[in-house]
Amino acid sequence: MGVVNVTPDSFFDGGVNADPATAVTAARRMLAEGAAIVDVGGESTRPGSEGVVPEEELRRVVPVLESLQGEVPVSIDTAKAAVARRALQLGAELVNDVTALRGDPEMAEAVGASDAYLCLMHMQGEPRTMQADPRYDDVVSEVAAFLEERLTFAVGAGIPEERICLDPGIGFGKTVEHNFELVRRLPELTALGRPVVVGFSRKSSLGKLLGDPEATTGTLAASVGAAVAAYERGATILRVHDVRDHVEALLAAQAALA
Ligand code: HH2
Repeated sequence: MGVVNVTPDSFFDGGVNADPATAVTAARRMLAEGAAIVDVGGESTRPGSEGVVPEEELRRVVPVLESLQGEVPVSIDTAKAAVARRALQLGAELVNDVTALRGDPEMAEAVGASDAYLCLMHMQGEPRTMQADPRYDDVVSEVAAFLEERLTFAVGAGIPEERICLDPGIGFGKTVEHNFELVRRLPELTALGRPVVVGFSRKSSLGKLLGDPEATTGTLAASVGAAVAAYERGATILRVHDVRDHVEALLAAQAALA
């Protein structure tokens, strides 16, 4: 899954793809490089972010979705039902909701009324404050219990289970150690019976691991290392900013591990 943030302030590609034409070019390039789907987002959820109103999110993503329609398989990264509905009209195949249907009471209905796939992600707290002091007794069992509960909720709301994937939410209310423990013990999440998405790409835990306590991003090499490890532990979808490098690394890992 390639990432295209049509935002001024995303933690890694903020501003780079804020212009719709640039975002469309980036999405096409990611498809050519081997992405199966491109995740288009119009709101940053980086630590400390405040969020944007639906009108602004729509203004950012709609021109991009219109251009990609019928050409590039698209996922819409949104927690807002109005944005999801419009994206689904414009051909989006997956709704990637970082709030796991907790952000907008109409989101479950919006997804259920379509035949779209849904990604349910774990987050402790909210983006504005989530990195203040994240705490768990056992991060993996708590994330697994949360995802199982959200899966049950989504199915109860009419979204077929076979259309749902789960995501531990790397960096969303988690310390460096929590993030790596989630990948190390990923089989406890795949045991829930649904495909697991991992988005470690460029996240600050990678920069912190390499010795910079103030890092806000991570290197490409560290991102690829984390993605290959997640793949080896059972991740099905890797959400990444650098598609070509990840596709090459994952093809080699697949050949070696198959
Ligand atoms: N991470 C981000 C955004 N959406 N969705 C899923 N399912 N999993 C993730 O790990 C995930 C996500 C944050 O990364 P990015 O979109 O690059 O940054 P920003 O939120 O600053 O736009």
